[in-house]
Amino acid sequence: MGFEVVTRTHVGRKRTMNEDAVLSRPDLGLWAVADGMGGHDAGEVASALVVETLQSAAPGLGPEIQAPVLKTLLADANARLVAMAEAKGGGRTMGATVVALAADNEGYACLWAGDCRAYLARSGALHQLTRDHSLVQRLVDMGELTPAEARGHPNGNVVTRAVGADPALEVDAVAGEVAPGDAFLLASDGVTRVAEDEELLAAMQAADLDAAAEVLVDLCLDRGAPDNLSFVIVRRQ
Ligand SMILES: [Mn+2]
Repeated sequence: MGFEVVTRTHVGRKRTMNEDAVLSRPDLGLWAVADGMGGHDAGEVASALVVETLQSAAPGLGPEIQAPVLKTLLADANARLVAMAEAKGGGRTMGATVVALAADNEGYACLWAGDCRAYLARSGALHQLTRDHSLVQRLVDMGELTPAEARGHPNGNVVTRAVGADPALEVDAVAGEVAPGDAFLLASDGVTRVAEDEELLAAMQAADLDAAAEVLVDLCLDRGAPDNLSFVIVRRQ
């Protein structure tokens, strides 16, 4: 399909298990990062279920057709997670934030719920495609926090949407064209809270994507990696 791809997922330095999950299916033109929450027997189950459900997308669909299909699949995953949490007695979170990218040589669609992010690097500039569904983003939108204050905020981990968190799941989506050289980054908050924008951009534009992925992981680890860290870089050749 003319895409170069690297993926990484790492437990980090503070957590005992990795509740993130990564999906890379170039054959479907589909990539995703999910970040599970709820602890043992919940978070890692939720993120795995989300990426597994997305994989039942059919091949050969362009992003425009794929996007509503992915929305339906996320709704299915949501219903299953809500039912599983209820079966366990309720009162427990069993959810995952997610960002998914469907792309071909002409266009892309990006869907998300929660604070996993997607970025596009084009002509040397970094664009954030997603807008966090989080408490701090809400405060920024209301003008009560500056973006600089939002970064490193003590309540920075409070998300307002996640697959499995509520019987009614709302997913946001953006779509656009794909040009040669465009690079997409999907990342869990364990990456985006630790790495700076310029560092994300450098990784996305590196001649050697695999080496750049290693540099990005090491950089997060060197800064203490308080959370699981996962990302996918998808670059149109
Ligand atoms: Mn996380």
